[in-house]
Amino acid sequence: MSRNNIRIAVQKSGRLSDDSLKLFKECGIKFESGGSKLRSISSNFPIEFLFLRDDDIPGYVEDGVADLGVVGLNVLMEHTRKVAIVKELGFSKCRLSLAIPRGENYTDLKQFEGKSIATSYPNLTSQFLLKNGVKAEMHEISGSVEIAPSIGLAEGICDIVSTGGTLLSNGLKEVATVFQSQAVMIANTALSSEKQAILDKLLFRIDSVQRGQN
Ligand code: PRT
Ligand code: ZN
Repeated sequence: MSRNNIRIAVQKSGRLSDDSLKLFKECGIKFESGGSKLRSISSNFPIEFLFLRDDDIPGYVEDGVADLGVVGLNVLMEHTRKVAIVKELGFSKCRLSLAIPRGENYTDLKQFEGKSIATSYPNLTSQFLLKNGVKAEMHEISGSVEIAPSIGLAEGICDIVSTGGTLLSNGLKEVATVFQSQAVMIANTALSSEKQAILDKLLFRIDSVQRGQN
């Protein structure tokens, strides 16, 4: 079914949502958000918002259920997705890092050879280690990764770090950065010319907002 607006998937609630909504509001786009509403159509721009879990956003954009999405580069890159990155948004900056118990010495990445690493990002982590000639065992867990070494689940972890406070309070130290991340806007790779024109207009407004911030 064709639509004469563009549909964008944004995180419903979490570390991406406030800045995502703020960006679109600064672009002069009026829409309702918050509460239990999972869809919202703008009253002054041809755009419809879907409010979703961030993990689902790349798949929705790849399938064309949404035309655009805002997601962390870390979530996007963990799985192979056929979508286009159309804009780096500059917020939700963080890094994916390897960490080990604070009391252990760290020399170099070779130290991870044959070790078990708890992570929600097994693909990014193992690819990074393999590129550095290291083969480690990935132990995939979906949350509270920082607890893993202290309960004997793994020898090290690879997790998202922002301030580093969570690592510190769990007796861990960051030893290597695997990946630098920020929020990005992604697009379906087969947008109609009408939708592409709306996206161009949106990107023009985002550029103006970003220029105003620099
Ligand atoms: O519910 P939903 O599935 O939509 O959200 P989520 O819980 O999976 O994700 P959310 O909202 O926590 O994060 C969304 C995105 O924000 C991530 O995919 C990253 O791109 C980005 N981001 C930025 C972060 C952080 N900063 C961050 N600090 N994601 C997670 N963290 C975690 C970190 O791992 C640690 O456990 O926050 C904790 C505090 O970090 P420190 O280093 O400041 O202590
Ligand atoms: Zn998530």
